[in-house]
Amino acid sequence: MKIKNIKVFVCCPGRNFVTVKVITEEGTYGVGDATLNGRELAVAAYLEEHIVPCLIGKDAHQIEDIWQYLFKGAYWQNGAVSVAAIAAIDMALWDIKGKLANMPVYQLLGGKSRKGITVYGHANGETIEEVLNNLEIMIDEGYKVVRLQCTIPNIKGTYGTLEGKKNYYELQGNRPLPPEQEWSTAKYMNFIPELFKQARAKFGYDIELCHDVHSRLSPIEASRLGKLLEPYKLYFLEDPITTENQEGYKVIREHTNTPLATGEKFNTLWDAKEMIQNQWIDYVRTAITHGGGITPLKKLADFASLHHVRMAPHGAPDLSPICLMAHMHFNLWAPNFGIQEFVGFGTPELNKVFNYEIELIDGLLYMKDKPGLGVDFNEEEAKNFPYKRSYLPVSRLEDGTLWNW
Ligand code: KDG
Ligand code: MG
Repeated sequence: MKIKNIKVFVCCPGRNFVTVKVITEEGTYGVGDATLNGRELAVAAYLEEHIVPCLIGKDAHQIEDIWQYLFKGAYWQNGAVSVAAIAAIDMALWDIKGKLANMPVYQLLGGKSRKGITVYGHANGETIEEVLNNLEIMIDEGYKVVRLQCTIPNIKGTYGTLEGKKNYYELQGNRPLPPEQEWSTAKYMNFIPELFKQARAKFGYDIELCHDVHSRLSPIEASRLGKLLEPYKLYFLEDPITTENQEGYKVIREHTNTPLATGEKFNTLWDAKEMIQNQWIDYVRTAITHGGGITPLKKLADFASLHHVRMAPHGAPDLSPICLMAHMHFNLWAPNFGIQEFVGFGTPELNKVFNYEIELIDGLLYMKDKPGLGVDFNEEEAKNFPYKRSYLPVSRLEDGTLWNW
């Protein structure tokens, strides 16, 4: 089953996506997501210039060996650009294997461990009132877990809010240069507990709530926030700090029993090693696209399960539906699956380019059983949505110091 051709596509049906199609000599093909928000063309070039030439003629069945060849064999190994590229090839090869076996990919991983995928959606807003109105809508739609993000008063731009835009696609799809946002730890810390206090006062404790700090705090500030939020019993607090120093999570862990989640930027198993084996975190959030594919994520899940850490894959709108579908299979299998982030059913433009079928019933996401990953990429439609350069924002303190976004 030799690889005959690999095509790389960059398109922007609302926001940019990098997609690969691996085609075998017999004509079976598989698709993969290589999107790296704001650095899409770097990944496309890595694929076209450095990966594709090495894979033509290789056996598409040798998924593990191809993964090792692209990762270990490159000498430079990790790094977000190369790992996203490797991930897309890996996903496409699993898709091919599933199609050839005439089985959904979850069957090849070991079969179903559950009937559906618990998801958390996003309720955000410019004011607490608006967030709570959106939360009510999501509870009515059946969500059992919801992430709350609210604009922080008196600073310019807050992560996780739409800044007056209709949806994430409109927000992320057209930023030809990085916009600047402000950050104030004091204003944030003084405000955010009130959001959760009001949410609990209005909706009680049956709905699970979580929150993404987006790596803005120091370990001791994060510890304080975790303690302040303890009365509101969060499902998890995500990315309270950056993770270059894994032991930062030890500090937070020693101060608060608020559950902790991190990992959406990890691209190797070792990025999370100490925090998992020491049980400093509760959920690891690595996505199949940014973690190198299904092959290494399976290892990560097994390693995490030894330490009571559960999987909670990143599901932002900059991961394409191919990644979402790969997560569906992975999550159906992973015995230590916790929750999947889910930002909804996309836009009409997005769904012209990516064909997939999912359904949300009572807070659980389901898909139809199809061979492979069950998602297709429409090359012709993609041509109608050419790439547009677009950046993530950068963040500065009120005095102008550059901060983590
Ligand atoms: O590209 C960056 C986004 O994926 C990220 O900001 C989203 O933190 C995020 C989340 O939890 O969805
Ligand atoms: Mg996040």
